[in-house]
Amino acid sequence: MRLSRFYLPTLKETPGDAQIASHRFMLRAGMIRQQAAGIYAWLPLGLRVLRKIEAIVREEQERAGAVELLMPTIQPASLWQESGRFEAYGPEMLRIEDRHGRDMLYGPTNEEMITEIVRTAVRSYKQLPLMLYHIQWKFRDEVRPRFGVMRGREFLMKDTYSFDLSPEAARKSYLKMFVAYLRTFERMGVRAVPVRADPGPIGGDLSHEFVLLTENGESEVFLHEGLADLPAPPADTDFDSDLEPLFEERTALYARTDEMHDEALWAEVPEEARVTLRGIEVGHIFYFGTKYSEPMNARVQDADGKDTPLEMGSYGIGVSRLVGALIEAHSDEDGPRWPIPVAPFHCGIVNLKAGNAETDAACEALCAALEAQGVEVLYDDTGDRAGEKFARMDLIGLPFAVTVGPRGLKEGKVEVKTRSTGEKAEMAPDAAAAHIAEAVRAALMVR
Ligand code: P5A
Repeated sequence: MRLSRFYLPTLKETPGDAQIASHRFMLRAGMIRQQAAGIYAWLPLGLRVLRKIEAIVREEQERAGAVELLMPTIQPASLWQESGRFEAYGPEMLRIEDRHGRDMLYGPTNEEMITEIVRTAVRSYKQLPLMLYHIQWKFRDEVRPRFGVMRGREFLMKDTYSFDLSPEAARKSYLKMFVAYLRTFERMGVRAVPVRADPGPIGGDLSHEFVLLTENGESEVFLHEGLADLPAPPADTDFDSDLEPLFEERTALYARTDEMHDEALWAEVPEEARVTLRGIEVGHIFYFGTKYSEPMNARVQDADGKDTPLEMGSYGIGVSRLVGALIEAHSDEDGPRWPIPVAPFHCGIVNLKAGNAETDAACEALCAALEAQGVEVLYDDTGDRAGEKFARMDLIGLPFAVTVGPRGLKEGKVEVKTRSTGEKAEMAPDAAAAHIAEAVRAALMVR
């Protein structure tokens, strides 16, 4: 992609109301533009990151056995009257009336709607277990939308819903999502720690938040330090095998949000192992049994022909929040340092003398060589000053940037900068392409 044909409205000034790094960088790097409090337009650069996150989420959902569908953003109030949540949800729900005077709402979540979809078609235990998910915009009229996309009013969520015959089977579904989540975040280059959480308005008695540990996080968590560095389970994990040992390993040690904090249990954790940290909630999973299936009459026949309400759980990932959260986890004073799997492009090319036949030809050849090997390139072919081009590359945070200038070319060399380390190395254009392509290939390999 040539920068001259792309849409990258970067800002030199830091917008006044942006309090944290990710919000500032997203605005300055031309990733998002605010349209109203907590409501953002996704500009091309930001959208590319959002799509990468979605793709990883999707792959790991499918691996765990969940099936994708798409429910609408607007829902009839009648569904929520059936479950009893229409009144209970309060002012966070955006209520709308259509031209016929019917009560509608912009969905803050989809437990009711998925229950309605499943109840007519799923009548027998033979159709279970079932896990359905979608990636769709939600609206919550948050009192204090802030930190950009991290606490928006309109935000993109991946939400999965599980349906089972018994509490034991529902627990298996919960564990599948638990493992899928560990893998999902790890693939984005971060580690999110599962902590015991308060189910809040979703309900139920088993719930974990996945918290990305960062200084600016909104949530406070209390952890046994033994949990912070466990690697994610591998791609060949059999989701139909017994996942209890894996779950046990991740949940045996103390890990709780501030709402669930228990001073007595905390005192039992050896003092040197106690850590209190801040973090960003990037996922939240719930097991709530028959909370919706009972009032909404979603029932199946078991093997003995007995009618029983479906056992359900729901599992959310903050897809748009993750864009900000990943920047909080990976950035320096100049901008984000995107991990390769979620970077908007893998590599930038800076032409120091755009319009010069030699540098133009070298840049174009380099682009072609990289793209032929699956590397996504943003080629800065503009006539802007070199200093401006370098600052812009740092601000958008691509993992690699190759600088091509007449002086280097005379010696047959270009300069490769690795954003994550700041390291710079001179090499022949062919070697640069091979080096970058190899790094990208390795980073995209699913382990
Ligand atoms: C689980 C899926 C639910 O809504 N119902 C369907 C359950 N859970 S949740 O914890 O309330 O939300 C899931 C994730 O969505 C993100 N999130 C937000 N992101 C940006 N702005 C917001 N205002 C916002 N609210 C929730 C979080 O990552 C949360 O874990």
